[in-house]
Amino acid sequence: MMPATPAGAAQPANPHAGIAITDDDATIAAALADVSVPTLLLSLVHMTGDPQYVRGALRPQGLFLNEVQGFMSPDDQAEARRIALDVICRFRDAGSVLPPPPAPELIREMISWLVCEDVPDEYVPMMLEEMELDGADARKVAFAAPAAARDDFPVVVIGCGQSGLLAGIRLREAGLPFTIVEKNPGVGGTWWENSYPGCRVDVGNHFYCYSFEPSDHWTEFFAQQPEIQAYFAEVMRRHEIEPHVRWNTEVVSAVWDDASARWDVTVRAADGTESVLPARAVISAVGQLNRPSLPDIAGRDRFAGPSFHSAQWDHSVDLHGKRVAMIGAGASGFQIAPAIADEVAHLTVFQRTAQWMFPNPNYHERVGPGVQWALRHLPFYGRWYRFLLFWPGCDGGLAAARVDPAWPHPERAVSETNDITREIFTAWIAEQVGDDPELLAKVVPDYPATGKRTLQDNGSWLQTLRRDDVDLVREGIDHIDERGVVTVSGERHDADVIVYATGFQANKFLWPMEIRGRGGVRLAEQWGDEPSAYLGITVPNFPNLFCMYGPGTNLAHGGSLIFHSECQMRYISGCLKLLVEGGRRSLEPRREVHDDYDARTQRELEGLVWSQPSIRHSWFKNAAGRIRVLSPWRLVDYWAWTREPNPDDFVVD
Ligand code: N01
Repeated sequence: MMPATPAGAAQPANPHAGIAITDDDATIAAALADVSVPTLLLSLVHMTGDPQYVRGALRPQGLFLNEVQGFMSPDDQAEARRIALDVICRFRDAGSVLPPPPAPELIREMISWLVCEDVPDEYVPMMLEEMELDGADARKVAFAAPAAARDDFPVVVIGCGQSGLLAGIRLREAGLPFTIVEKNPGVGGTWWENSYPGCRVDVGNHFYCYSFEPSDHWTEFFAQQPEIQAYFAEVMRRHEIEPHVRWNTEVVSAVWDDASARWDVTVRAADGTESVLPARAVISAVGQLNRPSLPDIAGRDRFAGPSFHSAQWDHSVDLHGKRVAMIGAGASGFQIAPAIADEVAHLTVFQRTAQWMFPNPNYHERVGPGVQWALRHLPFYGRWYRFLLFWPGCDGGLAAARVDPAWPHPERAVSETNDITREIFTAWIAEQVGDDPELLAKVVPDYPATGKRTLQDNGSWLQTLRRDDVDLVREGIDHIDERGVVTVSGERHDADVIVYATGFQANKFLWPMEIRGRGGVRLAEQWGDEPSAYLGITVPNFPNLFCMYGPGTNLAHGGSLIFHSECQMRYISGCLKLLVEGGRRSLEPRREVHDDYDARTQRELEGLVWSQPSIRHSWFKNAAGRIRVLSPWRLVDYWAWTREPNPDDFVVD
């Protein structure tokens, strides 16, 4: 849970300036043993106003995602900690009073220093906003409209996962009346539903959290589902959002009425009763990955034992001593297998396609008490730490994903960079597999690296597959019967329980809701198998409908979906501001603006690895092999495009 500021501690004006330090020298020295040394050195600059800490010989030597010591030698780290202890104790003794903030040029220097490369100018404003060194939440949109105008603008938000909760926070700040409709009994969306064993995030949590909420509480660097769900519950409490939420309630339909410029949103409560919520705007925050996909395998219903989908884990089933068949091994299966292998009598994993894995030895590591101490006490430590996690996953991944048409081995890689990535990933797999060519052949993917969702790996997956009581089956499944799974060669795999880790119906946005826009046009019909939205947010014919995590916004190359949601919600807030402050009725994207964006998005996607025909199965692709779920755009571009809406992009009534 998120800790409050300790009782009696003075709350600094800038929430990131740190709580006054009162600990003794030994406590501080112990805390420093855990921390990221490059980040620590930056905090010293804030504490002293002295740039010497980024201009001396002690400096990070390189950058790799989630490697937070910057490859500094143990001796250099020890020396930096010794210097830091002295500076921090003097800072404490002087009352933890900060000098004036570093000048912009020095901040600029610190940015590039931390990540060992010259961060281009265009990224600096985005990163400064993300870090909030000035303590200001720049993504909050202030509304100047009088209360009566705001009161007349009720908004319905569909879903209370990370994006719906964010929408609620921003709507409350804007003073607009709103209702969040959530089909589950609690907050979190995907982090509510996915309670399968081993479920954890794969973006570092000190970045995978709202930019405006503290991050000093995480107990693991990549927290498990209960902790993440608890985080959203706590954020909901802090922002007083719960009174606005209708739990256990599903949106059945939303119908636009042109005459009144309102949506009628029909909702169904848990007891089956339906009611209508009138809304001037609807924000869909339903996510992309919440409608389980069960495979179309003959005989699936004949299985005699319990069976369930990974996102609908049946916790009443005791797996202890059971033979478990797990069908599907993408991101979910990859986490489930290591988590249940000790408990079950035997595990058979049916994997149709091998997955690429990214080496991350710290994936299951706990956050030491020193890190939490630093996050709470050291000025701006947490903000620089956030940047340190963000930067290596920011846009650089697109380079490895871009197709070089001149590259001569398209089955193996899409470019030289992509081929190097393949070699690094393959070496990581081979090192773990050891002398087992049969297993190696099964687990090295046969498509270009990063072509599907790349998984974070600390070795637990392959350790699990190497166990005597675990089998990896790569042969296709012919059918399922009462006793278990039978593959195409006729081999039987008897099981007591079947787990379907077979993913989601990602391409069916807003399904199964009935959304009718202008003139009664059905969204499901307009979209068919090719959903699209301008910036992934607004849709022609559907006035005042805004999507969060809509078509074309999933991130396969980096960033975090929370970052994307913050971009989207700022843009949506800007649209609502245009409507409310301008006294306007409705807004929808101009058809040509939408179509041009869509065409550019599709063109861009075609030049990226995820579209490659050698990738036969991927939830990124629709039935025709086209990609509608992913963003091909640099984060810095998407951030710039969504800072505020351009009124010329819309038909505004
Ligand atoms: O689903 P998936 P997921 N017969 O679609 C197989 C996020 N996520 O739930 O690869 C046999 O990736 C399918 O085979 P193939 C993340 O964005 C994040 O695992 O298509 N097999 C695959 O093995 C992720 O990408 C986290 O050949 C069938 C598996 O089922 C997304 O959710 C954790 C089949 C489905 O894999 C979805 O991940 C979990 C069939 N008919 C999820 N149909 C983290 O943050 C499907 N499969 C760590």
